[in-house]
Amino acid sequence: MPDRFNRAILRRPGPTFAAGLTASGGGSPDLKRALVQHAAYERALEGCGLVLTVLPADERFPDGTFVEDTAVLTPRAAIVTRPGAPSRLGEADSIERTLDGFYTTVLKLVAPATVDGGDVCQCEDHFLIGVSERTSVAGAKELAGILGDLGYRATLIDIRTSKSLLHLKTGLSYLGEGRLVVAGDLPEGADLGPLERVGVDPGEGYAANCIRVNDRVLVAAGFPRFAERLQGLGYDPLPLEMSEFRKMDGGLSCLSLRF
Ligand code: CIR
Repeated sequence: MPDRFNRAILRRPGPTFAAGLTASGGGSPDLKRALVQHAAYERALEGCGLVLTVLPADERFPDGTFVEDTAVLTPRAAIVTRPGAPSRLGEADSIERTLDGFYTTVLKLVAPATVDGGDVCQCEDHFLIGVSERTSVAGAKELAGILGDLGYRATLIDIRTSKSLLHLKTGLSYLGEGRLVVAGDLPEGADLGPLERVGVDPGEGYAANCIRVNDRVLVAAGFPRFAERLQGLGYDPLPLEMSEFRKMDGGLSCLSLRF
């Protein structure tokens, strides 16, 4: 059983949302629709029992709604990252101040190492850390060292050869119960340890970024085969519309920091 969550930090998309980084080719997002989808996401987390801290949008940071990239949260400490895209580095400041209000131990990555939280997948006491265009080798190693000091294990997974994955968790999620959702575009031979793999059908790759939140699994709407597979395994999927965040290369996990 994964850690139970009590709280989450989020930030609503702001007026500059459409100016964020994207390679999706999905067109420009509609802010109004994004806000409706974000509101549904907030309600879903509340429905899972979480108390939310919703930060105000900051128009200096178009990608600021993807708060997951700015920190790695564990029950033993919070680690503030240094996001790998220069336009996103400053997002971590307000997250650090927010985390100071909740954690006694808030650690920080040291320059020039970079890590995006989207590259970090916690599987109980074992962390998978993606080395990507955003998370440098130095960043992944520094984070692994910090996690090691906290008593966790960490394994680095190089995803730089996979063109379709922005982050490790674009193609991978930990469901709990020793099960890992894995999309086909993860590099072959990636050392994922002894976890049971739950596959995602070709054409449903976006669904691989799902999040287990207490008794539910939040999944992107529109991927029926994946939702059925989860049900078959005894999970209770909660589908959410994600179209506007997908246009900006974002998924369900990116929109919150859960702890
Ligand atoms: C970016 O490229 O940084 C944002 N447009 C999307 C970040 C998505 N974050 C995530 O997958 N953890």
